[in-house]
Amino acid sequence: MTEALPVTDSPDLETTHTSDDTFQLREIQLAFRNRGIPAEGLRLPITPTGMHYLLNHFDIPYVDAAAWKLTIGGRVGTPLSLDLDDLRRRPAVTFPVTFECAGNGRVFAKPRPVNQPWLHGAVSTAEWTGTPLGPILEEAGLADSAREVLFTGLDRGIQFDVDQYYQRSLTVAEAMRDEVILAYEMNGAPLEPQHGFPLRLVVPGWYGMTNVKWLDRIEVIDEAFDGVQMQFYRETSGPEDVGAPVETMKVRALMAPPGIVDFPSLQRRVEAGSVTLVGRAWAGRSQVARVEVSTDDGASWHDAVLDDPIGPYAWRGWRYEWHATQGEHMLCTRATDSEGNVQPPEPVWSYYGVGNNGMARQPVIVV
Ligand SMILES: Nc1nc2c(c(=O)[nH]1)N[C@H]1C(S)=C(S)[C@@H](COP(=O)(O)O)O[C@H]1N2
Ligand SMILES: [Mo]
Repeated sequence: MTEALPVTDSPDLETTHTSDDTFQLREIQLAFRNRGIPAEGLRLPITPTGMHYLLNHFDIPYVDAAAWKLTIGGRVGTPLSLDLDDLRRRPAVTFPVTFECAGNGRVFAKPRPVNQPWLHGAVSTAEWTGTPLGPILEEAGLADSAREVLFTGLDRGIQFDVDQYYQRSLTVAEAMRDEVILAYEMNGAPLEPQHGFPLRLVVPGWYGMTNVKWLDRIEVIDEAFDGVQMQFYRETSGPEDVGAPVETMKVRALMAPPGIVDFPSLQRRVEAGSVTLVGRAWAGRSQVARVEVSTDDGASWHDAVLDDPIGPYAWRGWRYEWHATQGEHMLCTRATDSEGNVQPPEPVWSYYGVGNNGMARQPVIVV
């Protein structure tokens, strides 16, 4: 038994939203459990596993790999049961995939939900190794009534008052796409416990919640699944509103902060002269078409130069040469995708704080 930490602020669980920039103890507890990437990590094309952001709703389950099996059942001709060796014997692919939590940027849209208090750190890119899901579903044989594929994790907890195992579904068409894999390695090593050991789903282009960890079973179903994790990941105006689901990641750019930081005020100092601003941008299943930089809080914009892509489902590096002059500057970036969608200047509000791709701002003092 662990003792609950004393809750010094209001323990009223009904307080779901606040415009206060004072954070509650339970938000800080969540922030320690679910870390973000340090912004300087945006300098690296591939995020080291220990720097990769983390988001777990419930406790990390203990999994005995020797006893573990994945079952594939439901509306299939031949139910399957596969252990880790069976999965490793199948054709393997490795490629970089950018994950972003749908809640990234949550605290900037007010009133903010009292939930995982993401700033902009809920994004990272790892090299994932696994076996394509489509051929496994084909082997099992989808029934004519097959409509969705339901993925269930081994982690159990309570959300929306429902005692549940973490569950998300995909339509059959989405689940059968070539790039959807069952991953057993991250950055060339077996998955670490917090990232879903021994096996997780990886659905490139979609927001992070789709990548179900600690996979226990896959069921083909003949209806649309409407569990808690489907209801939460929607842009809605309130609990009664159905809204629209968040699915593929919206276009976004972030900057690795230039200069040096003052600890613990977090003010940044940059030396006057030529400064190379760098960062990364991504756009779900679309391409990043353009990244712009402003050094005057959006009054004027300049095109950044894009690096070569590192893969179709990974973020893209960008750089911009800034001639920094003395004084205070507000640095901003905004990206445009191949569909012509541009990041909005202001945060995008939704009740659960998901799908906010509003522009990030970084103040610096040039000395
Ligand atoms: N089983 C399970 N899978 C899960 C989650 C979870 O809580 N349980 N969190 C999801 C969410 S919201 C995100 S953003 C990603 C985060 O993956 P990472 O922690 O490996 O970066 O995992 C997803 N998969
Ligand atoms: Mo997430």
